[in-house]
Amino acid sequence: MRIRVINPNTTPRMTAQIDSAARAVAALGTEITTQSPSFGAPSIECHHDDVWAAAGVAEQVRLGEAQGADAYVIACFGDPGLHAAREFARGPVVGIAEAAFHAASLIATGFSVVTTLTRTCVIAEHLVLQYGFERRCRGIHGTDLAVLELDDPASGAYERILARAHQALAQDRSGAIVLGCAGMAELCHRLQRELGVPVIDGVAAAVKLAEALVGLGLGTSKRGDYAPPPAKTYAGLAAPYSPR
Ligand code: 5HY
Repeated sequence: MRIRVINPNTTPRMTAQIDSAARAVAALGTEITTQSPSFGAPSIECHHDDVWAAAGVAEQVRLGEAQGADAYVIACFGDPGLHAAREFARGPVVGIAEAAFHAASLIATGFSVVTTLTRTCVIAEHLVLQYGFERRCRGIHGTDLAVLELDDPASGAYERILARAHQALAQDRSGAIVLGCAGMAELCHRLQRELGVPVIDGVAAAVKLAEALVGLGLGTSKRGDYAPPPAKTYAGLAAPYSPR
């Protein structure tokens, strides 16, 4: 099966990190293609970044449909453009936040999210409510690390995430940690060893969920709101993205 992993930000080194995290868990026979949109923000850290990220995801899903993708992973913790992507996609579209929430809820009665800038916590809160995980998500905690600081050794990112995770587990009385950014994927196993609780990286969880859905012969429903968008002509810079 062919899984198109979309990094909605435009930072090539992050696309490479996401690609290796996806390949590390992909089953034999799963072909991973990791792409960033041709436009957008170098990191997604606010509502405005999210708007362009969503449009970028739509661009990549339309390309994926033309190239025969069987499933998609949206590798950004805000799951930008998830619903619009499902309108275009025949196969499953899995956002890393939704995937991580499901995985965490199967192995702990309650989980905590540790994320980047505190201002992005509200985006995760909105997703928790939208997906119906308000009874399982016990807290969302920012580290005030910028997304592009995560792999900067001088930022002390690992130690700051570890300390915040310890605090969250104690404060929330939760049993698992969900990492609130695709850029934290590389830290997952080390954090799990040091914390002694399950730590969920959404990129890995989403790839395995996408494989499972395709393996079950399931695609995105085309009945109701995920039916293809009605054809119309968009104006201005959106014109090339007009649904046909
Ligand atoms: C992400 N931003 O996963 C989100 C994380 C965040 O560029 N990739 C990004 O801070 O919301």
